Amino acid sequence: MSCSSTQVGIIGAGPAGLVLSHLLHLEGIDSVILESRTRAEVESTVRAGVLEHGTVELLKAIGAGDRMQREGAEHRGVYFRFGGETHRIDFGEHTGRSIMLYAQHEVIKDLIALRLATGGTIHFGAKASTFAGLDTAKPSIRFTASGDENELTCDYVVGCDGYHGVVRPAFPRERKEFAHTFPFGWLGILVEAPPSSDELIYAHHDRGFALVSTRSPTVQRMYLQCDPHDDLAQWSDDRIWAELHTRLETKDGWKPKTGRLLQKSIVAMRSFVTEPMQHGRLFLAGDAAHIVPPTGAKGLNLAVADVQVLARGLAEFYRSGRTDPLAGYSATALRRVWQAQHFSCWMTSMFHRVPDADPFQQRLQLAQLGHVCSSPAATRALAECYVGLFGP
Ligand code: RFL
Ligand code: PHB
Repeated sequence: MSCSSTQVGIIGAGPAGLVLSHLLHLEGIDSVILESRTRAEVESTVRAGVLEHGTVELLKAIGAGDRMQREGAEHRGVYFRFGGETHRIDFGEHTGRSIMLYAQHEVIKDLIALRLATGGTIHFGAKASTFAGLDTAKPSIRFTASGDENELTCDYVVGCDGYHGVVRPAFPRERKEFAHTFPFGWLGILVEAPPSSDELIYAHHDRGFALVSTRSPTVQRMYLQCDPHDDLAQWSDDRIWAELHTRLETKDGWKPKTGRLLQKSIVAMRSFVTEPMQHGRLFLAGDAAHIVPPTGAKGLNLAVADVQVLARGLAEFYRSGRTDPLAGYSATALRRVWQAQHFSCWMTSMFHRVPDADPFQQRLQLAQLGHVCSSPAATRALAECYVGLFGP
């Protein structure tokens, strides 16, 4: 077995792990990232696209924002479509903020390049499995890489290893878990076509939710509510376009721009939070600690918000030996997590068709959407959450 050591051992090279490692580097703190997948896999997994104002500012501040500023698209609002009509939520007017459309895997490429250019250590193909010395001042992570067993000894271990990771199961059984599974999924497609809209469109329809998003001037991202147990084979390209046309149609004849489908996938929708997010020298950040339904576009943004709080706590510890900011990590991070959880569930409940829901509930959805789009106070409340202006 080969052994090495660092100050902070990070498991997972997703947004949480990469941003944390770089924030620590900027504070002069050494870290090592263990990532089970290859660099090519990590850099090509299609996931999120919406970056909150705060995430954009952080990426710029740490030196990872150049390409995002050149290639990303700033959106100052979003459209809500229901009853065949389109309403705009103006972020600028209501919050003075905007969001950025820039694909998660492009953020990942930029962060990996930055980490490697600044002397960072990322072990790809390194799968963490077990831990030792968790009750001591020097916990260690056992991992396999190229068939060999290795051990990384650290001061702190941070699980940025996503929902299916290995760090959360190492927490004591008494931890609390809050979970909700929604009775629907999203069918996501990537399309080779020009943008159909200058801003995202969230659509409510009797047949279910639809979303028009974008990736670049030539590649678009769209989603359709579906049964989470659907087989992709049931969704021919023709059926996908027919549903998108129906669910997005307006009284004035708007149609999405079609093109070659580059990719299709189905994701289940769930909410999950574990409390606390720390135990001794183990910490959780990002999807390892919480999952939100994608309707609020918050997952990546929460991952980045978590590690900002954690990096501040670790920096204080290494600067002064004070441990109170670190001890407050979980409580601080969870306040934002629950606010984002609430917003994501609110958006989900306004737009999705609940199987077997009666017409009464559908009318309530339309009443709520009407209120959000017509009352300036309600519009502002939604816009604040969307751009990431959560309370303390
Ligand atoms: P990640 O990105 O899942 O990274 C975890 C990494 O850990 C590695 N790993 C291990 N490595 C070593 N040893 C082990 N034992 C390991 N186990 C796991 C994995 O290989 C992986 O590389 O977690 P992180 O960093 O917390 O980031 C979370 C975000 O990726 C996620 O919340 C977002 O993608 C969610 N999300 C969205 N978030 C937004 O903020 N805005 C959006 O517009 C948005 N849209 C979405 C989304 C997620 C979606 N899906 C696919 C669920 C749209 C969709 C469809
Ligand atoms: C995306 O572009 O992937 C996206 C946009 C908005 C969401 C979720 C995903 O709410």
